[in-house]
Amino acid sequence: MKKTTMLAVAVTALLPAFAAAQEVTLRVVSAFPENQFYVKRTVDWIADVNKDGKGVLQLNFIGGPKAIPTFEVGNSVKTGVVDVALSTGAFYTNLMPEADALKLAELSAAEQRKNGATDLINKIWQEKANMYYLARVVEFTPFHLYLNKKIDKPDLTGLKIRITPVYRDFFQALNASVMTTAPGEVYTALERGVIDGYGWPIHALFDLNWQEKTKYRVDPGFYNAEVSLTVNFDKWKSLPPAARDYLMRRALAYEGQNEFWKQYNQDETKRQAQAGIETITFDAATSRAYVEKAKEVGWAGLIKSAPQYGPELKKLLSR
Ligand code: 173
Repeated sequence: MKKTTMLAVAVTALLPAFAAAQEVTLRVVSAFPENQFYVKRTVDWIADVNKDGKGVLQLNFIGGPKAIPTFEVGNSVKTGVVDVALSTGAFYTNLMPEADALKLAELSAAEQRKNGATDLINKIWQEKANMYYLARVVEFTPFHLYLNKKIDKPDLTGLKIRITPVYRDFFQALNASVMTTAPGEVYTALERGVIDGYGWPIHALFDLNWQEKTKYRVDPGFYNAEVSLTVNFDKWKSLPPAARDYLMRRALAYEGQNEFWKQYNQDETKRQAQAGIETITFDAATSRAYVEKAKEVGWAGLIKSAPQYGPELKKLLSR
């Protein structure tokens, strides 16, 4: 063989190894239980990302709270124990109070990308939690109060309600006594009668069989459920540009599907009625005051615990 031919052969033989060396694999966990639809939908997205991402980027789904407990997922992303998480801000307020602000957003994720809210979120998330806020994959989804005891006005005196930080200020303002648990512990708490109700989105009750143990839903809903993908920021910065661009593009496409939730939530509302969950409603003025109070105490609590960024977040997330 001529020397140049030998060189060409050697280079060709090395190319696949070189490509493989460039392929990055990121470890992904979910703070929500694996049987939740959020997780199934994300696992499907991951399969597509992996199919088209050969040689560039692969996502390795490790598991849900059995792998890393719900309220420890945020810190695992911060410290780099995992690279990517499917979670919600309420699950990592231990890292920064600002995490829980996104439930208060009145602008869509797409609008937030345009008006600078996403840039502010990323500044805070990077500075305080070493996270890159990649994409919001749940929105257009209100939270509700679900109960097993009937009420005729928004007063939760004497009731024990399961919460996360999402609902704390609001339900306490309604005189509830509250108990924080991860989603994975709610069914047992209902079964044992430890709680009289819980806060939860309009959807995803059925994922965890809570309809079996739920009598009433209080309408209207309030806030805007946020579920998102975050990435360890050091890892994000260290990604080869092709891998980073690819992940960003696929994550934006995932976020671009959020209109999906509008129809899904209507279907879930019907499904709750069919399962025998009765709705508790108030008169129009009381309903308005209920939603207004949620918003008011939500922002007041946030600004008190996050005086530096709270007001700026409020400005960019409000209509
Ligand atoms: O109720 C919860 O566990 C919670 O905070 C939440 C947040 C976003 C989506 C679903 C649940």
